[in-house]
Amino acid sequence: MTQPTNPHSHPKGWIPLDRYRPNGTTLEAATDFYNTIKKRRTIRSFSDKPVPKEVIEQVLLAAGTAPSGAHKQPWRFIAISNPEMKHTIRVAVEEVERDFYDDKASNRWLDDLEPFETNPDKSYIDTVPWLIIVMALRTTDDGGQVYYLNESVGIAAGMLLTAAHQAGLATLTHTPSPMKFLKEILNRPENERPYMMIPLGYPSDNCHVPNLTRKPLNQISTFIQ
Ligand code: IYR
Repeated sequence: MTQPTNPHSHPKGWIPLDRYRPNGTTLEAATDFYNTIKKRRTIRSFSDKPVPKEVIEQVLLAAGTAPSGAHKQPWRFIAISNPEMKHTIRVAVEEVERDFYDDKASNRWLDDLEPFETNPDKSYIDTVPWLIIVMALRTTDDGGQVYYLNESVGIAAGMLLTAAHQAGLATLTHTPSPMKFLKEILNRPENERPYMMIPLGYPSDNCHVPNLTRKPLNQISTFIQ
């Protein structure tokens, strides 16, 4: 669209696109970003080094720029640094995870997780300076319809991880199942559904990660030219 057919169709009108233009060529910008983002790793060993609230605010503002169905912005981010609240959540999460490892998980699932040495111990929740709970809004706060909820919140969560990485911080995407206990502990309104927990901070000094490889381009893409 160049100009809107009806300049009043949007309640706040239409404005010319404020286009982002990278320094350097398009290819240089695309390559630079790939070289940054390819260093993103999920970690499970965090430093207790504090991260100022102002940093978290910028990361959440970045996440909040995600596209969403009919621009309903169906997300809320609960940012927790309070040690007692983090501990309460840790205790509840560990109970859910013990049930997963001891009971619910299939052998195949446990076999698939073995290389990552995960277990029900989530002590990093006590250590990490921030725990971000991503909530998906089933309705808008005034009860209105939302669209493409999972897609919208998933993109916002991805952008949150990207923004944190860009700031030199590390994250873990954690989805204990079920996550309903978070709603109760945090006393959240009816329209919010816990979507993901994201511990966020600096890696510990001796943080190790599995030596993963990523699929090459020809396995993740097909070009039709
Ligand atoms: N939620 C559990 C188990 C777990 C499941 C998957 I799939 C992972 O990629 C990693 C862990 C836990 O956090 O330990």
